[in-house]
Amino acid sequence: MGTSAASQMVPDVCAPDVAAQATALQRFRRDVLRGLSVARKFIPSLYFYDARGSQLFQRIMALEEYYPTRCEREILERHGDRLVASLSERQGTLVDLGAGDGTKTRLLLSRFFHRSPGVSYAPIDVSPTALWDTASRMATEFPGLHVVPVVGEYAEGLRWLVAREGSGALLVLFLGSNIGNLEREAALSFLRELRAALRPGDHVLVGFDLLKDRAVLHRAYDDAEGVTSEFNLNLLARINRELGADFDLAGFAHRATFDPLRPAMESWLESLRDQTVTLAGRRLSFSAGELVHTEISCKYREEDISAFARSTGFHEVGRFRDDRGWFADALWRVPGPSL
Ligand code: AVJ
Repeated sequence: MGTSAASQMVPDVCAPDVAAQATALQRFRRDVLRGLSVARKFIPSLYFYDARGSQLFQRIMALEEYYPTRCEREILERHGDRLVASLSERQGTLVDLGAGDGTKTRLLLSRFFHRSPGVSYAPIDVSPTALWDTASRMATEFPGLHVVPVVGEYAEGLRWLVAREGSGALLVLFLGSNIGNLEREAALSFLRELRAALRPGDHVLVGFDLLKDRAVLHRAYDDAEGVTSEFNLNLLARINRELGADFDLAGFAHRATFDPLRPAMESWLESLRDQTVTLAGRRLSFSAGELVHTEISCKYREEDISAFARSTGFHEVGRFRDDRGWFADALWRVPGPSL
């Protein structure tokens, strides 16, 4: 832990009140029970990111097979200057939805900060530990940067956007193809809500993982070292830790499949035998071969990206790709005269 700028953030980031924690735990229990009580069992993917899951995701991002992170880093390194130059001069705040460890954001923030040292940085993430690390690292690296961390889901992020004070346009980052965790309809309604929370002259930069060779996709979601498997199984470990369940992790295995219709990669936990698990006084049965859905990671065609912008009210001002054309960052503007 570091500078005085960073330690001022301790009350915000590290001491969420006890009531809020209890509510979060109740929501976790309710969501898990609900997802495991239906015919096609599922666990919402936002629960991947406890402290352990965030660490595992960092290891995934460093994997040879997990190309999206490297592709997007290449994009921001190569085209960052052009990207920042195409924004209006009054860009005041960089909002980072699902900031994670912020390594990609740094590439843009440094360019912003050097152009106008008065900028603010608002990382929003469900993982308090990842958020704290990111917020304090940025505050240390860019002295004088105004850092406003927000712990929460995207919905909290949107509420924060609506209630924001002060002038200066926003650049909202939604990187890493995080949007891919939402089914098409959910992604569209999220983008519409985001659009409604913004003002003319604000911009968003959305990362889209492009459709590509299946073998490449498979390797990215089922790596040789088994880190993705551990990441997926950590959901059950977290349920054991926080909700007192008795999942036997050896009784489940990570599966990654490709659905060409959506198109998307999907992650599942397969029950390796008939078994019963106790969770919050309830007995849950799993049959051998039964699949629990844990994640969807949509893959996009170039024309999907244009259609997304069009049908959510954004105007596309730029699209940046890596050399192989595996990933795209789309820069969209909220149309209308900025005040
Ligand atoms: C962080 C949601 C973009 O879907 O590619 C990585 C998460 N899951 N490996 C993705 C993830 C398995 C990742 N996102």
